[in-house]
Amino acid sequence: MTPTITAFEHSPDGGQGHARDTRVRWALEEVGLPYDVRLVSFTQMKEPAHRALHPFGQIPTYEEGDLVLFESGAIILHIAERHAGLLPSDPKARARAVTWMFSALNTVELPIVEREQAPFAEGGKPWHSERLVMLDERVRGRLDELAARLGPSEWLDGAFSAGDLLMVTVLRRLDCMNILEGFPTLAAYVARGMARPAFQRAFEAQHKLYAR
Ligand code: GTB
Repeated sequence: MTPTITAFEHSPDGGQGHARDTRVRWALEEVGLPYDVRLVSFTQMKEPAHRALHPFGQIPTYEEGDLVLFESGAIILHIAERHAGLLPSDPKARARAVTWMFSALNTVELPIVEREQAPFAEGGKPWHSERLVMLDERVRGRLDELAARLGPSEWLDGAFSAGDLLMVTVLRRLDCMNILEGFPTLAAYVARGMARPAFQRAFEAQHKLYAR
């Protein structure tokens, strides 16, 4: 059964692949599962029909028959558990890969998103520039720790997994903040992820919709 995901009708980043449908597209490409995409406008996202799929009125959603999922991490875990290519079969290695998925979303993405949103959310406040320094430092601290764990390895724990997929998409959100430049091993890790043919296909699929 071909799943259907939702994505922005108009992506604010003009096709740079930072919206969270790209990570779901990438997972689907990694496991070789064809999928359909339904584009939704910002107005449609907040209407009851879409909220029935996503209580918070966001993208991405995932429909597979009568199964409806939201939350990019849960969608990717669902895909990875049912198709080879994103989680190791050894139970302990699998549990560690799932741990990296949670870590990408809960421990690394949170400070990155907070830093990313700060200029939009509080740019006019008198304390903004001081807070920005603190938020930058918080992100750098996390990146220091992540780089220390990755070391010279290609991926976070053995073979490429859904944990790497999520971590790479999370780190890509630093693109417009010039922070990753100070972390050459993490920049190389992101480049390795983006060089994967499945990422390229996913990126192209969304890019051709939004490129200005
Ligand atoms: N925790 C949820 C998940 O992981 O799926 C978060 C989903 C989410 O934040 N969705 C965003 C959304 O629908 C799109 S991805 N926003 C509309 C709204 O809330 O009304 C976040 C995003 C959007 C745009 C860019 N960009 O243009 O660079 C990057 C990231």
